[in-house]
Amino acid sequence: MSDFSPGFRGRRDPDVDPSRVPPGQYVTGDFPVLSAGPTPSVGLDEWMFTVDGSVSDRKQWSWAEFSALPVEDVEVDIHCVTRWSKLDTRWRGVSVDTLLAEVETTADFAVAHSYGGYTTNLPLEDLIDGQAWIATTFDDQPLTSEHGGPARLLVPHLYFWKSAKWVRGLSLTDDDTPGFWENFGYHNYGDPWLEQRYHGD
Ligand SMILES: Nc1nc2c(c(=O)[nH]1)N[C@H]1C(S)=C(S)[C@@H](COP(=O)(O)O)O[C@H]1N2
Ligand SMILES: [Mo]
Repeated sequence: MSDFSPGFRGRRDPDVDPSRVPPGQYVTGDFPVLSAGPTPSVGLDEWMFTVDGSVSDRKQWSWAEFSALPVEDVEVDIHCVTRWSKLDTRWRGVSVDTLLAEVETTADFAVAHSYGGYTTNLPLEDLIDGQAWIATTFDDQPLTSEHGGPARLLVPHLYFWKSAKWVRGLSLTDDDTPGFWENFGYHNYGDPWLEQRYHGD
């Protein structure tokens, strides 16, 4: 068996600009699936996205309402804490700015909640100003369920565990509340350029 599948861009691939690869990462053409539990199945008729917590009024969107929101095309590099990076990934989604424009908040933090129970925490400032999306397509196709469909959070500037699959909402909080992996020893913030993999890095 060959070590290199046709689309593979290995760590010695001369086409890869090393300045785009954070320390300790290798570039892959694959799209590995990493899930801490079973893939939840949510029908689009029951799917809801909710912004709640420290907000003036909680906001909810059905799939039909969510699908009517403006979308953005995003091409970004993603970096998993298990050391793979994937360059120039193409997504379409609703900017978190668009969703948060509907609420008033004094919160400094957010917890993303997923169908299936996964959670991850982020400073609110990392979700705004064009840094985060609720993605519904990958490579022009509806997001597959193994990669988080129908919708996942996409926060490419942090390690990919912050990009919650099967996301069902954001709870805005005044205090920082560690999520699933953050409670299991992953770094609370997770900047790939600073190699913030685990607690204490
Ligand atoms: N709901 C949920 N979201 C999740 C995870 C998970 O287990 N459950 N794993 C995270 C981790 S560790 C990574 S690296 C990415 C993997 O996304 P992928 O399976 O699409 O590559 O999803 C993140 N989002
Ligand atoms: Mo990961």
